Amino acid sequence: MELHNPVLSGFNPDPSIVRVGSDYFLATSSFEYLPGIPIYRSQDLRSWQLIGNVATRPGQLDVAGVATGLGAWAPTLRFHDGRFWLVITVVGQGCVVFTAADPAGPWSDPVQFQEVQGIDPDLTWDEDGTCYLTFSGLMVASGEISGGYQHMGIQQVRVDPYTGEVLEQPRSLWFGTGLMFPEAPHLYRIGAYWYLMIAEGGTERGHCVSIARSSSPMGPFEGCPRNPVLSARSTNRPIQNTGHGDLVQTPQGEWVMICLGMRTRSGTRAFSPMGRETFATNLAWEDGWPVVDPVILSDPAPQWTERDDFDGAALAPSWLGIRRFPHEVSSLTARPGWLTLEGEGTTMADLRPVFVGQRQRHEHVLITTRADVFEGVGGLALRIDEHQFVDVVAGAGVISARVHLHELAITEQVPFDGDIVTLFIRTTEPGSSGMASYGPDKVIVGYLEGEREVELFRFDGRYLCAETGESFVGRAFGLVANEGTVAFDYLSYEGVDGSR
Ligand code: 6LW
Repeated sequence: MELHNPVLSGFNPDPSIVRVGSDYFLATSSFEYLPGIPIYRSQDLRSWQLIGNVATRPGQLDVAGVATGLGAWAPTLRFHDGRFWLVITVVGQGCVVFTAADPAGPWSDPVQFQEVQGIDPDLTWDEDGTCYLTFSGLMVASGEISGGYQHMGIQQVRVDPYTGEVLEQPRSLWFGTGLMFPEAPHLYRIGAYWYLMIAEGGTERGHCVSIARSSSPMGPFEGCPRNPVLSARSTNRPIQNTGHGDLVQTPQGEWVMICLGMRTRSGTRAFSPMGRETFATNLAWEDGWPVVDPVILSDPAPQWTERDDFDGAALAPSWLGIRRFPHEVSSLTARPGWLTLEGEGTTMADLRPVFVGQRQRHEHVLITTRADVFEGVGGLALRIDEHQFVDVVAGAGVISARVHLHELAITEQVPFDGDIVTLFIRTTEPGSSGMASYGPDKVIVGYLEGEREVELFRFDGRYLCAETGESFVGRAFGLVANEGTVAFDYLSYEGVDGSR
């Protein structure tokens, strides 16, 4: 089948896919961002549309105080009994399931599987309607990932998915081939066998997909002699970290695996500004086992441009807040045609900044906004998290650009006595030569004087990447208000991917 990679650009890790009729639906992790757990739709596996999010209201995802990188981890999306089911671990909240008649929403409130201790849950039903919850037995002590974890392999319990009742004690199904972190289990009935597909090796460069089969959904499972069936480890493929797969069959009977991967940049393929994205690859079956093609990076798409003039009644579902919803920190009605943010004395270095943004989806971008800072201080930001970000804000008599890297912060300021300002953040090819200076990109921050870009500073983008951030997400850009009232006339996004 002709595929296009990345399938979903920008941080969209841990993808899960289901086909209903001629429509494919896909869900990914969202961590501390809200709205949470995006749902995408496609009819050809090549072009995808974000149709909504599972968590769109308070009480669905408890991420208000969650540490960076925790929160909504690894959904499984399925269709059964005329409804969509999404089961997920919210670190610190537990293993929960949502249901919906329409995948665009609204989704239900969460039903919790109280006794399930683990991550990456999967739901499967057998012919007589028994529901199996299969998960990675990663015992996360009190919702914190502080090294305090123990691994019990891939485990399973039968459950009532309508009530969250767990009907038995967990049984161990498989530990994989012995690599670290057996996780991301998905259980499928295909032909005469039940297949248990997992990720192992850790979500970094050693990531793999392995598979086993049994005549019963409860095992015992026999591993594929060709495991791992997918991995980019120790290769120079431009897509690394491939793993965390899910399978889908097309209406024509072809099989496709979607998985996470990273578009690594630099001389040693060391840096991924967008973090873990969603990719796809074809597979065929031989002797009852899958033979999976390597994940291939497609030729870059033409330049993408979009602009939000904030003229609508609500923000598009692609807009994100950090640990709270965009509508909690912004208004489209306070000043029609402008998006108004009310600062709270916080900045991007805080856990809950007044920030409304989106995933960076291309390797090279130009992000521009026009802001009225007469009554406040605010502007643009590009972040991995509250420890690693850049921002350029105006107000209170200055334009101030800052790169913040943990304990290190560099600020450039120029006087500014206006009210209306146009700010930009641009990322470009790293340029220069030689491996040492060949990072993923250069990040340039500044403001416009008329059409002229006035650069306040530029720095090596390797410091804003998933690897240097030890981050489960990739870059997000957006609008921020630190103090007072800041109104934004538009946000413009131009993006293009680099050549390989
Ligand atoms: C996800 C798990 C993982 O639940 O990271 O490293 C978690 N592996 O599969 C968050 O992406």
